[in-house]
Amino acid sequence: MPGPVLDRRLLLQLGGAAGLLAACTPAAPGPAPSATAAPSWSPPAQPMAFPAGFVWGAATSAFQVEGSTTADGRGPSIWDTFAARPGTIRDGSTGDPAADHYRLWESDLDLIKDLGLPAYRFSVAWPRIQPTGSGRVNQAGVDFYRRLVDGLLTRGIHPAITLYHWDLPQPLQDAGGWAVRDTAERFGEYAAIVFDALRDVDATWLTINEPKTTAFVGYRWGSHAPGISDVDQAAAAVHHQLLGHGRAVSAFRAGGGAGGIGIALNLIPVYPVDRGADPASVRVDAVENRLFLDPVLLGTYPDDAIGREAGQLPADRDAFEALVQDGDLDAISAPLDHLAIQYYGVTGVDDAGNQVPIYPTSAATWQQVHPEGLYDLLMDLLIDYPDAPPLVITENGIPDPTPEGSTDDPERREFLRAHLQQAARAIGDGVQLTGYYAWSLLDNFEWAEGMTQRWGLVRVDFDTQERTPKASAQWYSSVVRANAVAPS
Ligand code: GCO
Repeated sequence: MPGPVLDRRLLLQLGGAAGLLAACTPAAPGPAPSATAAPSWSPPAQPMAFPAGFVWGAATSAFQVEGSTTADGRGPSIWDTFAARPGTIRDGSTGDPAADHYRLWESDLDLIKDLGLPAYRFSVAWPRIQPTGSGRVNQAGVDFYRRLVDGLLTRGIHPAITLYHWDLPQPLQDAGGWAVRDTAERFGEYAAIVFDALRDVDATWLTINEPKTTAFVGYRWGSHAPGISDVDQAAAAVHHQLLGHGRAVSAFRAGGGAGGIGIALNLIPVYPVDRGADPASVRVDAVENRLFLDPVLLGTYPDDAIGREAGQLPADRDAFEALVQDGDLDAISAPLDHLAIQYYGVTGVDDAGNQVPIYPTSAATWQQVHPEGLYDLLMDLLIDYPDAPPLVITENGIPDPTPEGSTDDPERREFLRAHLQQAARAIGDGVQLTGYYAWSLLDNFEWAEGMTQRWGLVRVDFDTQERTPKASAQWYSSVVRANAVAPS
């Protein structure tokens, strides 16, 4: 890997750093990032074609779109609790009604069909399936996802199903959340329930969405649920989420379900701003990328991620190692059918291991936009993890430039175009990339930003819940139809 740094959402926490990034938009030209020292690439004059069978889709997650947080026996999740706490969400919004998808799911599936998208990624809300996170199954919750999946299948749309997109049942948090090992075991049991209910469905299964964001933003910086600021709990949350992933993979294999399974990792190329920053950027890469990739793909933890040197996660290393029991890494590294990558951008790193803006940001100040970073990332994975399973990009996108948004969104179209070109380029250079899901299908609840950032291909009027495809959605449809991305 070129060398990754702080999680994108860390910037939300580092008030000063976020302000700095905002002030630097677009970033002042700095020293040439080492990984892109080669002359910049230009797309060919002809459309770039994707392989036959390439899977195109758009993504959402349960808490961000569903609303109806108390309907049909759903239990409370950590995001309900967190959002209800004053000052946690920029506009004071909660997960209700969000995009009201729990009630509008049928017309939303029609919309996906109308846009000609062959695949849809959504997540299952654990507290709808097990309201207390363990034990009793809530059949009404199971039935909702059965209807959703059947609705997709009857429309000829492939389901990509995430088991955990951050909405931990609150009772499990009360018992320690991801900082304790039991939560991994509970997750394995929950996964088995969902597999059992949907075992006939040929789906792209994803276990945990972005364990890094939960660990670092939820447990280290406290700006996401559960709102904890404790670096040792953050490190524990890394291991226990990965262990939960391993338990879910094992449940999937034991149940003999159709489809394939993988994990969704948000990865971020980090470019040292100069040679002096090389050592810190290697450590930051360890924290941001290899701390997740190595255990899943190689069955080992990197030895340079945790410690007190510049760029490292400053947790107690002995305490972390004591959490890793015999057999854990075997479970975590069980073979996968696909590895899901979520790519939003890159960051620079200085010699002190700090995140430094080197590219322009989007309206999300953590997002330094650099499409060639996607190519760098995919090629680095090919080189560093030659035995990795096929890759699928399960998130990539950009918010509207203003909170009000507009259905005329040329920025999103050009963002998607540039990233798809880099994806096609990487495929041409040997990367086995099998699919791409834009984030997001709908404008939705953007976590601590509430409803103030609109990431959808489809605009949602949050007063009326009316959906209107943005220009980028129409453009994306044409790419999907052509299975190719044109130069302009
Ligand atoms: C994620 C995210 C999405 C965000 C998106 C924009 O998995 O990172 O799950 O939920 O909305 O990344 O920040």
